[in-house]
Amino acid sequence: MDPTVLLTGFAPFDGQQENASWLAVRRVADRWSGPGVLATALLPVSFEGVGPALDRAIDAHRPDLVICTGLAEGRARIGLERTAVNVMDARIPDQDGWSPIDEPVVPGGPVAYWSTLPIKACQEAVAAAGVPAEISNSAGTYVCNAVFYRLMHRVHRTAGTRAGFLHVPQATETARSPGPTLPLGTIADGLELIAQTSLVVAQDIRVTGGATH
Ligand code: PCA
Repeated sequence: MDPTVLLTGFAPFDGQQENASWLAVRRVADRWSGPGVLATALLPVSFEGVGPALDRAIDAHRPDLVICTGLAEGRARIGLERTAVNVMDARIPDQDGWSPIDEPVVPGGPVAYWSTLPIKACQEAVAAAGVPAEISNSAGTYVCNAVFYRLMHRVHRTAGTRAGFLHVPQATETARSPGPTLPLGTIADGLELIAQTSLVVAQDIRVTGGATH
């Protein structure tokens, strides 16, 4: 049977008009030619609301592969996030005005989960296409990390379901602040290649993606 891919992006936050993650997800959906079927979902920047919204999307589409994406202002490359941690520590309030400090995403849950995407193979595939990408060892402690953690907490016992999280830079077309950007088409190229690579590469490759700090 054809695989189903669920790709999510976030709503604007922190006073932004747009969120490059959702704009890029929509571009990928407009041009998706397989393999399989692509479904998308727009998630709220809400610690409380994001889990139920993700659950609804997973229940509706029963995906084999889930890739959630969010914006990381200040980053120059697409970040293949390695790990989701069980903490919420907000620098700015979420869309509901809530700023949790040092609270668990899932009370009693494990400290962290690994991404189950083949992140090194994805990095190589994306770099080979000329799209800047890197392994990231922290998705932060805001809503992106929270949805990544909830995603992994939900699917880690579902054999055959792969899942992970990507941070994207600001889009050149919509950037509101100086700093690194990538054109939306380039971000979409990266997301598409990462989804396709995650569908076909069963075992990740062994190349360094480490950092000394
Ligand atoms: N980025 C934020 C939340 C929503 C988004 O796009 C984050 O990195 O946590």
